[in-house]
Amino acid sequence: MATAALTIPRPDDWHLHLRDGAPMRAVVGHTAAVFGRAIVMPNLRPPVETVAQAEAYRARILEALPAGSRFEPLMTLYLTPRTTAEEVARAAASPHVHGIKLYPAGATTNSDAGVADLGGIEAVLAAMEEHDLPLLVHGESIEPGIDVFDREAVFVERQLAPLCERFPRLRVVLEHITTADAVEFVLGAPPTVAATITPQHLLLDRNALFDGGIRPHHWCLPVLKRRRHREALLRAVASGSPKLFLGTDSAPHEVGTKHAACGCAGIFSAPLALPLYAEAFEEAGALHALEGFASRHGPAFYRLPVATETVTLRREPWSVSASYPFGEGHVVPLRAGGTVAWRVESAP
Ligand code: OTD
Ligand code: ZN
Ligand code: ZN
Repeated sequence: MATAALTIPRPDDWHLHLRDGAPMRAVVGHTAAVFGRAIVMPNLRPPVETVAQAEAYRARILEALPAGSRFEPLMTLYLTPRTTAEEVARAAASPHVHGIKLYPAGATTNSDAGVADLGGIEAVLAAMEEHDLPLLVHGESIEPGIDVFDREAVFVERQLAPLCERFPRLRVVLEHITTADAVEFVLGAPPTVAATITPQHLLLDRNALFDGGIRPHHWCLPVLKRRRHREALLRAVASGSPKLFLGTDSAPHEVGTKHAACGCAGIFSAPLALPLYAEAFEEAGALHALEGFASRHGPAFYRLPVATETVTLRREPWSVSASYPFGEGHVVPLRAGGTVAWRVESAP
């Protein structure tokens, strides 16, 4: 008989975009209702480059939380060509900063301030290795002429593998992996290398971008891949590997900027992310592996305690809203207007 309920330690989201200002205040509660902690991405405009900026951003997030929430934002810095070894030392000394994010310049939304030449950040990477501060990586090649569907595999081979060899003690999270190539690399790498996986890359392949017409709410970076890559991701999470953990990459955009001639990349999944993962794990025949992925592997990698509170997932279909308020406008979630097979019930 199919499992009817599943109770796990309160999960964390190890890759989240909260934005800032009124949009942030509109979405943070969706994450805080389910997740205990989240690694908050620094790709604001302007980017979160310093510990001082991360502390100020953290304070704004805490202030926006619903009364009584114990949600903990785990902050990150945005690595730019200007980042110094001194800032790395300050970040490592801060109890609130948990990693530094590497965006190849131009690879994704708000990544223009990122790094074009990895050769230029050796001193910063050495300092991160020295201070044992994790490097979080958007792993897509920005070499001109590389097909958008190949950018992750090319980055892994040409940039990431050499980087991990050059800094063998540096802890690295390859964010939002989407390909069999990335799975193979991460699972074969030393324990210092881990990865996050989004719900959309577990549930959808690239056909979902063109299902009856162009689907802007399935457009994200890295772009959805072929079915065989999705199947490799499902097999990987079903294996229970401690190198893989939950990172929604929930990335809200105002609906008008998605329904546009050149629409923004990013999928908003925060209100339904945990149920979506339950669907994916069930499809993989691996509901038993959800607890490790959602609640245990991330804390072990980031050296934080596993939550003592629990949440319960109940097999009970519910209808997803067509949209949610977002600053002055609205944001359309993944599966808008559809149904999800699992519902989250928080412990009292
Ligand atoms: N991908 N959109 C965004 C970030 C991610 O690469 C990512 O982490 C965003 O809007 O910030 C997206 O498609
Ligand atoms: Zn990214
Ligand atoms: Zn992201």
